[in-house]
Amino acid sequence: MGESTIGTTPPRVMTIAGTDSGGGAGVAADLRAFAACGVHGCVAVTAVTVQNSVGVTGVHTVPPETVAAQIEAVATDIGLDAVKTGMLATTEIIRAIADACDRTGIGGDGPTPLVVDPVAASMHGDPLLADTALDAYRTVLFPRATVVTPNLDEVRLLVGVDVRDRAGQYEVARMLHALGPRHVLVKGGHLRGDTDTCVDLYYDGHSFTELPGPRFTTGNTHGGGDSMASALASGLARGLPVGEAIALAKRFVVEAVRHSYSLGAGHGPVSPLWAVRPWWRDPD
Ligand code: PXL
Repeated sequence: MGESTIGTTPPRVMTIAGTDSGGGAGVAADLRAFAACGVHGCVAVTAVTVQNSVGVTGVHTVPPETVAAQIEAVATDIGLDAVKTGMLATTEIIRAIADACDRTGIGGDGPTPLVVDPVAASMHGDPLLADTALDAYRTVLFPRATVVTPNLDEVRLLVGVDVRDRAGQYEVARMLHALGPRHVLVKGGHLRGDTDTCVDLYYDGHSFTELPGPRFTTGNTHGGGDSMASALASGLARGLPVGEAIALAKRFVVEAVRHSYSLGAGHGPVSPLWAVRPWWRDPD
């Protein structure tokens, strides 16, 4: 007789995002974060990017109906406890995702929380979103989002404000909330005035919470935003209140940046490998 298995089904989380052949960002970062956060990761691929540590040289988008079909195939069989979005590429893909989410209870008033990380460009400034698709974020996806997690470059594109200080962070949090998401996290990583700290700002429509963390001197932050949004979705999938899931995600990304490493000639990735027990060193 064979041995019995002892697995317990963990929370199920889906990333709707693009691939990065260098393994630093996008789907690869999301799945690593999911594993480190103890959840089962599912995937709806929106685009394939040709990419390494120095930049993106090609983008091949997936047909919108195939993106929607991936979401529906998983939601109707495996089930989903939370969903996060990353690179969505085009208006047509965003619309197809919104329709699939409506059909499967993801985001809006549905049972499955939706984290929208409005990815617009790579660290090198390579576009990952059509300019014309910003409006679809504002009018189609944000109203359905449980939480949105823009960085300050994305904020500038979405609401047209160049944030230079903490007061500006508060101002845009209110502006983003007015677009419809239930909760807003304005990440402060690109705020140059903060030299030793990185303060993210959480707004739930009533009160603000500042989340301070250390600022690391490194260019190896590829995939940092993706990893944080994935950790946040993982916390929501466990049933944590949004504020607690955000605090946990902040802890996660601080450690992931602390343990980031160099790769290739350009920007290396943040790393959740610090959370992996080195079982291969254990005796059999
Ligand atoms: O980190 C944002 C991001 C998301 N998704 C893909 C990316 C990047 C950044 O390069 O390539 C596929």
